Amino acid sequence: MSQKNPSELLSTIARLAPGTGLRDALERIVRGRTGALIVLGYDDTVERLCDGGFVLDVEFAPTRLRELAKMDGAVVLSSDGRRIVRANVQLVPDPSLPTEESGTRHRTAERTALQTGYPVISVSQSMSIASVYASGTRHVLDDSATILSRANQAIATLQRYKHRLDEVTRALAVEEIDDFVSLRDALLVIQRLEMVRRISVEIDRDVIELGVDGRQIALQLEEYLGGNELQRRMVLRDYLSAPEHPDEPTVDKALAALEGISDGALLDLPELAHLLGYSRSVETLDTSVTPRGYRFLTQLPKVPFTQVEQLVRTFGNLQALLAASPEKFRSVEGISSFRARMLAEGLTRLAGSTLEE
Ligand code: 3AT
Ligand code: 3AT
Ligand code: MN
Repeated sequence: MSQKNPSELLSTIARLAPGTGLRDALERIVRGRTGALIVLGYDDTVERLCDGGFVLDVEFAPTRLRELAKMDGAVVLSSDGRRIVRANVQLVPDPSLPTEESGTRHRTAERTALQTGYPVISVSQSMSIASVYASGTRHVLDDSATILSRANQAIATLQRYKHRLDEVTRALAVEEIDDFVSLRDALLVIQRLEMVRRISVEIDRDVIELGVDGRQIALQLEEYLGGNELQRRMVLRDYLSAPEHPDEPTVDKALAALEGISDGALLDLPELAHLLGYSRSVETLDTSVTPRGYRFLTQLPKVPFTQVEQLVRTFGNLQALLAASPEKFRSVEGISSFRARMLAEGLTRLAGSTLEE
């Protein structure tokens, strides 16, 4: 039966992306203007819907599929997509299954997908459009130029968001060193990190759909997104109101809550304050807060996270870390004198370069 699972739809879209044999076949069929009906899987349920036609069981090849699609009826591929198992078959899906389509080909495609759980492709002869019915929805396979122009617009938005994120992040870092952080400024960083993540998810979908045509977009996405998840985790660790030392499950939960709120709520800072465990009133935004120091410490090269955690637990907050001498660091269990000097110098240097920028 059908599943409404977006990642499953995405994996189907990936199977049909430019660069794949299936996409090659579909492009040939669209150019040839013959239309097609293709079931992407074969089992007993599919077999029961097949009437007539002939049994093939030959290796899949784009040109073979294209030739077979010239005939009436449907082509059925094996579930792994490697073989063509049937051609010229009439599909007889349960007519009581709902369908929004009008033509017999598209009605059949939608119902067959619902009944078998396998994706079904229909290529409309009259409209030269290829669609896939999967996971309870219909997805039109756009050409790369269309998706690329959409993706490039999203990249431009991502660039703007990232620029703004860098601004608020730098401002927060300066306030953290000066020990002068308002909750508002911490929330702004969290908000901007999440906005960057959201637009990235959209672009990522386009990258999957673009297949080999999406490499350039993927590189740009990587460049702007790099480290976003780590940053979100660390800011949450720094500013979650309770417990005193948020553990991994606590951070996971806060992260999931952040990803789950609506776009509108994301713009509402009191709502974000509430999400971090503070009171929802506007006045809280101006209260001063102290970072624990996670975000700062993870910027130091080669400090394993277990040590970051130990340092925060020992010193309590960023100010104490910034003020600590090498001797103080050495008194922490497991910290060598070499590592202690590295930490003290690293923190001083990082604080200095942050204030200089
Ligand atoms: P031709 O000789 O090509 O006209 P055919 O038996 O090869 O007939 P097709 O599969 O090419 O038939 O279908 C042609 C059209 O007939 C497509 C569709 O509009 C209509 N059609 C076929 N089967 C049905 C059906 N069960 N209910 C309604 N319309 C149908
Ligand atoms: P187009 O947009 O015209 O391509 P349609 O939904 O209007 O699609 P038609 O009724 O014109 O569909 O039928 C076109 C062909 O689709 C005819 C036949 O080769 C195939 N087809 C339609 N229904 C079935 C079915 N139940 N099983 C196998 N093939 C089918
Ligand atoms: Mn038609």
